[in-house]
Amino acid sequence: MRIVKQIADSDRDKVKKMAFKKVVVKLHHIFNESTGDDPGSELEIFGRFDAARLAFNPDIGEVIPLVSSNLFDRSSDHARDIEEGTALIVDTSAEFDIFNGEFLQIAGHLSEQDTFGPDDHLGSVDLRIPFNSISTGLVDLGVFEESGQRVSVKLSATMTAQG
Ligand SMILES: [Ca+2]
Ligand SMILES: [Ca+2]
Repeated sequence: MRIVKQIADSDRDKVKKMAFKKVVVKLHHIFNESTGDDPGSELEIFGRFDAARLAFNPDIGEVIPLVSSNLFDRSSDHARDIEEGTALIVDTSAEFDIFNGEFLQIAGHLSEQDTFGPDDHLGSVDLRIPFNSISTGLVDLGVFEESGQRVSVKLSATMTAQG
């Protein structure tokens, strides 16, 4: 009995030493800053955003996603119209427990749908925030832009617990 208890205690110590942060990632909205040279006053926006917990896997020598959650996913056929100066409210979120040495990844891409020619790729992002840099605040994803068609994405991280 005593041996079993000692093992349990040492496991608990190990867990205690392994620092973690509980973080909620929220995609608030996609904002049309400028319709640019696109016909009409709206942009037809589609694309995808995902958040993930990444960890280094020594067996394959690469950083791989352990948990992934989709925040936005629209195909070209289901593009959303966003009037210039207004936002498409998304309000999706995902919660992760990230451990010391791991990364929080925000990855995605946005395009603008056209019927008169090929769609416009507005940009893509692959942000890997190291454990030590994870904090509460807005995550700057830059602007997504092509020939004056410009949208910004409001995305935040909120640390709800750490240990
Ligand atoms: Ca348009
Ligand atoms: Ca268009």
